[in-house]
Amino acid sequence: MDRRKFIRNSSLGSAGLLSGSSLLSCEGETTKAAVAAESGGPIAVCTWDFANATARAWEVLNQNGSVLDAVEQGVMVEEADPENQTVGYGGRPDRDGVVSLDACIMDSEGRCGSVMALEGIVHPVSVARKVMEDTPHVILAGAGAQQFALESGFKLKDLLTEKSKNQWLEWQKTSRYNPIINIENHDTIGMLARDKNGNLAGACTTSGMAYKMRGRVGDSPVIGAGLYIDNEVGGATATGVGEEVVRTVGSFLIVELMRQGMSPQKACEEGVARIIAKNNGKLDFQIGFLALNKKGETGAFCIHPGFSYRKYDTQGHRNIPSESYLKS
Ligand code: SD4
Repeated sequence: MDRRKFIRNSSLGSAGLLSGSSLLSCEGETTKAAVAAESGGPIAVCTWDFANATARAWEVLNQNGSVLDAVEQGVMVEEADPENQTVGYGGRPDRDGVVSLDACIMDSEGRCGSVMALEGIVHPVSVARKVMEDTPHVILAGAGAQQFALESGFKLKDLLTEKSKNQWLEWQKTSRYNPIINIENHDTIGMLARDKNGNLAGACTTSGMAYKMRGRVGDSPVIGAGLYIDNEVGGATATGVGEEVVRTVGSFLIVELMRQGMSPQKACEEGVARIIAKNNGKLDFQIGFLALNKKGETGAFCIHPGFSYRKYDTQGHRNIPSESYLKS
């Protein structure tokens, strides 16, 4: 399949191509999760609409690259893109004007690596992979993560682009401390993939919440929160307000729900429901989950401020966060 055809075919609803939902759905809008799949064959799926990232993963899978290479190289596309202001180079800085990155990666053997609050390195996901492969540890943070990256041959780069710098300066003029998740552009990338043998891997990478406190780490590099892979069951990844995902250990929860027999779609909806319940139904944040099971079925669900789960329910679109659940 050539690249153009793949991109066309990766759009939603292509007959026979996808074996599951590929939507991150929000009330009043549907946002594509970029997907590359062939029935029964390899599949790569990521949060939001990063078709170039899944295209890269797809290329790797079809050139007999490993599923781990596929997710790493897939998300690297977004890390290198200065226009994506929530990942890698060009990411929005913290409130002190410093771009600090979080990323993790997990393979089909259950091995994992993570970097937190890493500065000055364009590809944190690759540093996370090195942590996994070249150290006895799972997580390196801050200055230590950067030192390890430099010792491993990564080069320092100023990640603050003029565009992100100017927006930060503008924010400083008016704002009290009020970090934001980029709701309009949905930029954090979590990717899940399965190779033709059914082996799974995942990666997640972000610059986190814009204008966050210095040192703040979200869910994205936290194994089990922003990403989880269990090769017997499936994988899940998250986007949105990391604090909410961390306190539900969201991606691990979704994989465990799939283990108990839920479809990826149902599991994502249930994961969101747990978060809504923990907030007593108050919905002033964005959360999205994406899941892939061992069979290659996908599911995704998100909410955002203004989302009305009651209206959504009565319209019969999806049977999620119900009042009865919230009361129980
Ligand atoms: C975080 N979950 O750091 C990330 C942010 C995100 O779209 O997903 N933004 O909390």
